[in-house]
Amino acid sequence: MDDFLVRGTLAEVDPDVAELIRHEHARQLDKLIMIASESYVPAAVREAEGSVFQNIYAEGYPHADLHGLAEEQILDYASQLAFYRRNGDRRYYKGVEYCNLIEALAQRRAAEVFCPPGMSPEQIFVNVQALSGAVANTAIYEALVQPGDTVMTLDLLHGGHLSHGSPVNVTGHRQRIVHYRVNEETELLDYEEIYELAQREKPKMIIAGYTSYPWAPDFHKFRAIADSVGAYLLADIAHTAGMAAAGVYPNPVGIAHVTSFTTHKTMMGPRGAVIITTDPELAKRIDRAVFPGMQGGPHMNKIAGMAVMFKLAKTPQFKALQQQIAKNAVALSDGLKANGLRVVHGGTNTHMVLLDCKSIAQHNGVPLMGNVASRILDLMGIVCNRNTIPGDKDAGRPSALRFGTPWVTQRGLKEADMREIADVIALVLKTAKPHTIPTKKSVTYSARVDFDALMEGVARINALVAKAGRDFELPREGYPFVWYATNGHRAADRGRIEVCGAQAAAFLGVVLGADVGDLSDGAEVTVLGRNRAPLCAATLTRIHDGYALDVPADQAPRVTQWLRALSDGYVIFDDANVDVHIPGPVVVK
Ligand code: DSN
Repeated sequence: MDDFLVRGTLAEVDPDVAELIRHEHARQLDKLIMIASESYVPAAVREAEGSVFQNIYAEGYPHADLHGLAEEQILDYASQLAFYRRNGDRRYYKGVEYCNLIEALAQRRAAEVFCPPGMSPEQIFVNVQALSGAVANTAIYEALVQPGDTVMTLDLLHGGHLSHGSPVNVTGHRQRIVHYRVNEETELLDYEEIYELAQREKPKMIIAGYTSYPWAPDFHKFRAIADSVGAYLLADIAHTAGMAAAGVYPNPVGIAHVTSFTTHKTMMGPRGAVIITTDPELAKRIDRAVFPGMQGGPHMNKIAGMAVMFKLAKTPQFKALQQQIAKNAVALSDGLKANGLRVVHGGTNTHMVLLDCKSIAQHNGVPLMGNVASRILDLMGIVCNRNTIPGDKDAGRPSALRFGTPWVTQRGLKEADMREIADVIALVLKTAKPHTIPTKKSVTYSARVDFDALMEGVARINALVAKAGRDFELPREGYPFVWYATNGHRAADRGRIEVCGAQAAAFLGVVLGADVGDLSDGAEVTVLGRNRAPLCAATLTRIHDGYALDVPADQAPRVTQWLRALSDGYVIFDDANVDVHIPGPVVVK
């Protein structure tokens, strides 16, 4: 039959996209991902997300009669379909009989996971349609407060979120935002200060829950403060929902008026968000604010993924994982402290650790800053993000790093491994010599580190990566998994290193200390090391897109790494002139 259905696997239909996905997958498995807001979503969840539920429009909500049903009742197809045929449903589109069941299943499982002692899942109202945490929070503002009302949230620079009323976010535009801050000395939430601020400012809503504050808030204290001024309490547990589900972090459901969370962080599910309340009237307002207030059709494939995620969240393995995530974060924090580094807010009882980079290294009065530190760790194989901390004045110039332990814990790493990660971070960042680079308007902060320390860091992180679990093996050939990897050098008399790209001649001009334009093929040259000391003898040959350096085979791996590191720009070439410009980038093969 002639049709226009596109059959075939991704590799057959679009090998380029398939290849790009393999590269991304390799990156995720060949580095240690320590982004606190990320996790490795199980294949079963991704399978549900890639399912034919993707094809469906289902504006509206499941029939109200599905609320409060147990799983077996929701999945009693004969009864549910008979009900649907006779009564229809609340949605605008037909063809949603299975959408209703998958959404009701996700809601029921969420209600069971977050049901506090003394309540039953029927008393929990769950919206699973918000497409992201920011959308969920914006809908909650719509449902709970009026334009011009005061909303009280933690300052973004101290650990709050964009959707907690940042001036650059829509949530900062319609309400009057008042920020509480951490105590200057302890760097901890100070409930007396928060109480006093609430008395003065009379907020209509208070938000507790954070993106870069590593301690669990006391939701009971927050509720008491909210009650004292007649405010709603919103618990935003976007980061910590998985830990709350597992009892490793306080569950605010039943304490806060409304709880929101994203489903792709410690929950390890699809990218999306959930809003929970125990108040049926608020539930109606929230549902209306999400749809039709903020969105049209829900992403039913993600809701299918959420149903799987909530099933996993009920397992003992999930609980054990969340417990280990918390233990690993404490071990990382203790390890950094043991190396003399300053852990911001004094430690952690969540999945997250903040490291003050300013305290690690200074050079000529220039401090190490978060952005360059995160770039250096990425080169080494640890992926994290720059982050503001108390004392920072500008969200664009953060002085800290934020680490999270969900992903590395999923891959089986434990406390001793966290100590090793802390030791390697300290080893490398302590060698940093920060410097500034002038820009049109001011300067950017950069830094260079010791090459040998960086390579030792690369080797030690590679060892942890080799130990860490992978969900499947990827073909190794052709993937530049580790940027400084030099495998492929076989025993030979000479090792050939190719330096290619538009900047190759200028790069070699500095690295060889000679103008390559003046050299003929076969010229004897010297690759310069730190402080321009001779590192290795080589012969130079022009090739079609650059130059080849033939060096003794046993020295080729190290020279390759050195040239790559110089091209990347974060290793010290000249101690007397740390910020010496080395042209690049070049491709070193
Ligand atoms: N951007 C997320 C985070 O990294 O914390 C929050 O939305």
